[in-house]
Amino acid sequence: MKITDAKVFVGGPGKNYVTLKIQTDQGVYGLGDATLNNRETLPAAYLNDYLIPNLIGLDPRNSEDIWQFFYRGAYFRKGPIAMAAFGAIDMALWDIKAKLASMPLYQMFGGKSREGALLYAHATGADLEALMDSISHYVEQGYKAVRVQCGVPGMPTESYGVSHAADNNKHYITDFSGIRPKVEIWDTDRYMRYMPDALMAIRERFGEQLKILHDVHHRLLPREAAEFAKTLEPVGLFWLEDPTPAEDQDALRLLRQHSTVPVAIGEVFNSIWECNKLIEHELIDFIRVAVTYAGGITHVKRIVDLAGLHHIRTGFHGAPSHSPLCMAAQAHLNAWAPNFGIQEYLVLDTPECDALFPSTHRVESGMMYVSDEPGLGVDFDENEAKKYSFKPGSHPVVRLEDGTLWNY
Ligand code: KDG
Ligand code: MG
Repeated sequence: MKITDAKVFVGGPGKNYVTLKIQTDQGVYGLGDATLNNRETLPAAYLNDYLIPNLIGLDPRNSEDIWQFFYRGAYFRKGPIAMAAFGAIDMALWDIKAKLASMPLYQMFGGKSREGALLYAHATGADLEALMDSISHYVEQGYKAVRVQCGVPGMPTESYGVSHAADNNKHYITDFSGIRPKVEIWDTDRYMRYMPDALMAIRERFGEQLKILHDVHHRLLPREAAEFAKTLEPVGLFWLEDPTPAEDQDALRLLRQHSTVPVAIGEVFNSIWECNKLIEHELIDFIRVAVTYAGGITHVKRIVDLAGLHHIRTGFHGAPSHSPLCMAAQAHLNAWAPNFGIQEYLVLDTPECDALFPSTHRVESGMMYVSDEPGLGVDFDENEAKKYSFKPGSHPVVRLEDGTLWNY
């Protein structure tokens, strides 16, 4: 069996999805996602210029050897661009493998460990009352877990995760007015003074059962994160996400010494080498890698297995930038993983997105039910794809009030 062709498509409704389609000489094709948010043309170029020419003629069933060939063969290892490109190939090869076996992908991992996977939605508001309305919106839809982000009084500009839009599903991360980033101003003191009471007010309003998550988005120093986590203990958070920038794998030791708040980290990691110490020293509770950015199913499954040895559960990244293909790959891992925790989920299923990526996965009352179709359970309509092309866009950058560049 041979790979005969592979094509990359960039674009999508309000997004720049990078979609790979691999064709074989037996008519079976596979699909993968290489969407690296706001840098989408780069994995596409890596695929087109280096990887696809080497892929043609290989046996698609040897997904492990193909992964090793590209990873080791590049000599310069890791990095989000390369890992997203390898991730798309790997996802597509697992799609082909499962289609050849006439099985849904989760069967290739060891079958289902659960019927539905718990999801969390993003609630957001310019102020606390708007956030409360947004939380109610998701609770009414049956969500049992909600990430909560709101504006902080006196903060000079909007902050991460805060939408002023009435539409709960507005994707507020990428600004498509151009590639020059807007600037947000951040004030740690205001945030640390305001947020604990705000989170406690949410707990009081919604009661004990709601799973409340909060994302600090890498903004605090290790000592500040330790203090913040300690203050939040009475809230009973499901998780505190990215309290510090996690390149420093020792930073969370201080937080651990001062607090038992569950910590989730990893959406910016692209390999096991960025989280192996965090996992082995049990400094986190949830690992947040995404199948797309972290080298595909082959590599992410290794991370999940290592995490499982250390009581760490999954909480895969599911930001709006991930295409339904990445979400599908994660749905299959979520169905299987003995150490599944939760899945981030943003409502993507607009009619346009459904037309581009027809899917047989199902979301109901805050749970995701994996598809039983052979393969990933998501298709890609090339005719629909003709409607879209690359749109330049950017994340904001963050500065302190004196101009110092900070962590977005
Ligand atoms: O591209 C950046 C986003 O994926 C990120 O800001 C989203 O923090 C995020 C989250 O938790 O989904
Ligand atoms: Mg996050």
